[in-house]
Amino acid sequence: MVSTTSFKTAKSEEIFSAAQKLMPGGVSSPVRAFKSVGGQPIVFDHVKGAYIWDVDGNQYIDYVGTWGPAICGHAHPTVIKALHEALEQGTSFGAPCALENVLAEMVIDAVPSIDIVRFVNSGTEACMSVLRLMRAFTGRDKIIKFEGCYHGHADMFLVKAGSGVATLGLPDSPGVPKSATNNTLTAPYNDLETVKKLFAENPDQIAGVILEPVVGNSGFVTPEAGFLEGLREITREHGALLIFDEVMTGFRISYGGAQEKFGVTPDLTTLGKVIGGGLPVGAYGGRADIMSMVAPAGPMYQAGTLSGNPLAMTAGIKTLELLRKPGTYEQLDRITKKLSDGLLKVAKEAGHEVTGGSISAMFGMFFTGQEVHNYNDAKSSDMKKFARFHRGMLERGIYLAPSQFEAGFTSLAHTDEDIDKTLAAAKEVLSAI
Ligand code: KE4
Repeated sequence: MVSTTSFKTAKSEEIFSAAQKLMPGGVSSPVRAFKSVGGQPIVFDHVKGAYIWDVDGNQYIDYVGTWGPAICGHAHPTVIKALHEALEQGTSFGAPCALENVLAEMVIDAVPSIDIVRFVNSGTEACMSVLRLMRAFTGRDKIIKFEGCYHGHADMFLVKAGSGVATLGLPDSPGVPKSATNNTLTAPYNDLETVKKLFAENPDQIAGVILEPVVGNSGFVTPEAGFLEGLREITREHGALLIFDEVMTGFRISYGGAQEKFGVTPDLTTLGKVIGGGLPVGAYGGRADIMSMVAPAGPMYQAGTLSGNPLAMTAGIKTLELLRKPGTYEQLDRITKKLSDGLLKVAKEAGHEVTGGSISAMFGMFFTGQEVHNYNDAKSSDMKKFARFHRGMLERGIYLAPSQFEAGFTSLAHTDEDIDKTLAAAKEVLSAI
């Protein structure tokens, strides 16, 4: 038995209740509030490698990794050392810096679709900028996104979005004017027929299609065979652009992202999370002829005070240097598959209907007997049971994403022993819920 008696949360509760008087819902980002899994969020004290310590001294094995950036493990010594050195040079220049060239070259070398890249400060910024760019390049206004995909919180994407929007069960956000979303068309994920229909109904009006090539924001949903290839064909046929939002999958599914893994090259790609190594970095990039439209090379305006700052560039460079070492993705694939296969096995042995899987350092599990190919399938899974599972694992020192509509993440720091401990805890919890 994994003991739960030592699980104390008094200090977390004290700090979180004060936070609720200072910040909306007591958090800086909604999905952290544990709304859909119940109970109060734990307040972190510090993190290292695969582990979290909270303010009450509880230790956890971490499968969120600050939502993706900690793929080499939290506070990796190589990254921290480089940041200490970089700090001495200053935290932000607001001017060109050689480190931007270094990270840009690494991204361009790694990601098949990217000839030219622009750094920004978040995935949201990357996605809203790439949307403006695809409209500027094609002269068309409409876009297609997929139900359950999340591309940050810019107005035009808050239509049937995943992640925190789905977690909070928000139909769509107030404050978003119809004018911002009436050019946003949606289709179910993995549904090429609907995409074809939308193009037929909106001839020469669709600037492009944007999607998560592996969906992390509806839980874990993979593209069916032919889906990505089909989108590539349909967009080409209609003179529209194909955009892969790889903010989550970039440098996680493989060093070249999902586009390298699946062998489908979009016209533009967005990145974030991992390329900042834990500091705020986003990026968008793609074909040189399209990127040449971005100011000041071209007329499409986009800017940012802290974009490309030397600290964030340093953390990104060091993280990608660690990831490009031979054997990285084989290690991530092995450890994550062991976890994912193990979770499904113990769940089935405890009599639960479950489905799920993993690709490289990304995994997910739904409490349902049916396959999950899109957001509707994900929504039909047993959320209440997921909430009980989440709580039981938390009390046994396993920190899972606090929402069924989030994927789980592993890192190079997770060991076989961590996985064995996680599966032992899961066995207990799953036999009790
Ligand atoms: P940020 O603005 O949060 O850096 O990135 C937005 C974004 C864009 N595209 C994809 C595929 C994403 O997954 C994200 C952000 N992911 C969420 C978690 N699923 C961030 C966590 C949060 O919202 O607090």
